[in-house]
Amino acid sequence: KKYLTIDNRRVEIKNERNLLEIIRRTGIDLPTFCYHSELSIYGACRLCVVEIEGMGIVTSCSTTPQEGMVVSTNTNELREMRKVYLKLLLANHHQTCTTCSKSGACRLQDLSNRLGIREIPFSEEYKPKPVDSSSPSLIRDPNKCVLCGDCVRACEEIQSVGAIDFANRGADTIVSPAFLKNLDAVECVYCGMCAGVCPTGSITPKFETEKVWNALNDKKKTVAVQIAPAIRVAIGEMFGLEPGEVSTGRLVAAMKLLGFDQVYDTSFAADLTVLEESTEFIDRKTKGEKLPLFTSCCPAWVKFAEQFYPDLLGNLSSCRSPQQMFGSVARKTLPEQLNVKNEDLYLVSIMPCTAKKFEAQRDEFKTDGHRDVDVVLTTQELGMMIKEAGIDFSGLTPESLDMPMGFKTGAGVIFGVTGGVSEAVLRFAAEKLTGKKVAETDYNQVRGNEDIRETEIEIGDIKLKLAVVHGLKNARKVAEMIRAGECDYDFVEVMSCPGGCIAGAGQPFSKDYNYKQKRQNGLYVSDKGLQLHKSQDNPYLQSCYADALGGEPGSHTAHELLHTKYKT
Ligand code: HC0
Ligand code: SF4
Repeated sequence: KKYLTIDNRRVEIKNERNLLEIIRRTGIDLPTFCYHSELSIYGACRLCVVEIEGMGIVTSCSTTPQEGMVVSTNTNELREMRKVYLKLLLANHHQTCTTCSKSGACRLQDLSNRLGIREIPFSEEYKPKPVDSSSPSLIRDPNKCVLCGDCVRACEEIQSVGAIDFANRGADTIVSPAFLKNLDAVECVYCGMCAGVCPTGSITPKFETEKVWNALNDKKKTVAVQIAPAIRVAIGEMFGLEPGEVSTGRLVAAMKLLGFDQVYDTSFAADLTVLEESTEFIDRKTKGEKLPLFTSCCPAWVKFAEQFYPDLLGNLSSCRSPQQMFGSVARKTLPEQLNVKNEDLYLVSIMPCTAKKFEAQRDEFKTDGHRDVDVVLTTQELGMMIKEAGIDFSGLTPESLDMPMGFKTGAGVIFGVTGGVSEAVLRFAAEKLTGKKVAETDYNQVRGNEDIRETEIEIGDIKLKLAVVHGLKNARKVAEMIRAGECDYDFVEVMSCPGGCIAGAGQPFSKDYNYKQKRQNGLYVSDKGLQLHKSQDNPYLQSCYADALGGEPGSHTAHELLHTKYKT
């Protein structure tokens, strides 16, 4: 065992990559802007400076821990240095904290407070730069940028997109899309990974809550909402609950108080997706055509494939995502069920994802020029509506979702975690291919957090080779394998966000270093708590097929309503 000393305490060196991680493990939350355990080390913000005997002052994020080191984290010199760094950043920052959408979750604001900054002596005439609101999903405000480069590295290292980068030099340095274009004019896939890591309000999800308030206040409108699987295990965090605590019932209660008429579950449509996508998969596998089949429910992945791998679009499932399947089924069935005209039915989605905003406005998902899903709010936006209304979320008595589209099986719920779609498809395929009921529903092989999880599963006399991929950089690796003729997978699940939708950019910001794991567990717990676990057992789906979807999965009507085509 090896030890070092931090602020007079003897601490064991475990497997930490750097000194910063050990310091944080001992319970000292050293400030940083540019450090993320998932990204490469940049060492630019210099807030994590420490003093090491015999070495002097160093950035702890870029220092390897060594036996016998004697480290101080809070000498007066270090405290003063951090304040100077912060003040310099603040002097170049738009001072609009009270109206910033990141207020309360901004690290610059938080650290200014923590470090006791009470004035910004360098403040000079500040010339605001234009704000870029061209993207359907995100707002980019260069006036709030601290040049930590987190967004640049997330876009490149996690997604391999490279839509944004540093531009200019010296005091004129900014972060911008290539050639100072707007975000909608470059290859951005709207995944929001940049917004997820941005410590300030410089890249944030686009807020559209006013549209929903207006619909809720419009007496003519019937407002129906679908909630994505990942929302239930995260929204509570905005109201003091633990990450992963399942709060579906309280969510329904809060939304009814806000004035939503019907509250449904995207997981119902995820069950529907399982039936359609598995049918498509089994058909392709039987014919040996267009394999592997890629899932198509993640809109950032779909845009990525359209832009970078148009030659592989034939491999994407033609299924619409659950959000959009919900949209088309709701438009087809709800007017009669709720006795409302289609133009008076306002459909809202609550999604953990910024790219879902983009998906819902795609032409493919409009009927006669009107969007099936009128507006998509992120978890954060819904949480802010609940706060604005003054609702005591954690104290609410749980209420039930509306039927039939509020009914789902556990398979539709685990969609929100990486591996979940594959597991749901396996739960279907195991019975379909053998013609027998299968009692065991857990497929631990596809669970976990490795970048690319490969697994081979035998069902009857058929062998299936699956890969579960999260992070578009990893999707790119699989796509390149196919191009090189080196891929023998049958089925590939792709989610852009590492961890799956539970870690989407629209989710609340978490200070819990283990939040992903906790939210993932929450969805598995939710699955276990439901009566049914296989999409094919959802009784409402069977009646939905009989009444509105042409009788069975893969029917002509099902194709019209539930499938799509891709842009090359
Ligand atoms: Fe997901 Fe979905 S699981 S993409 O992560 O497939 O956003 O939660 O709603 O559509 O169901 C997001 C989450 C969804 C969709 C579902 C899928
Ligand atoms: Fe890059 Fe995604 Fe941000 Fe676009 S949304 S700039 S693709 S990280």
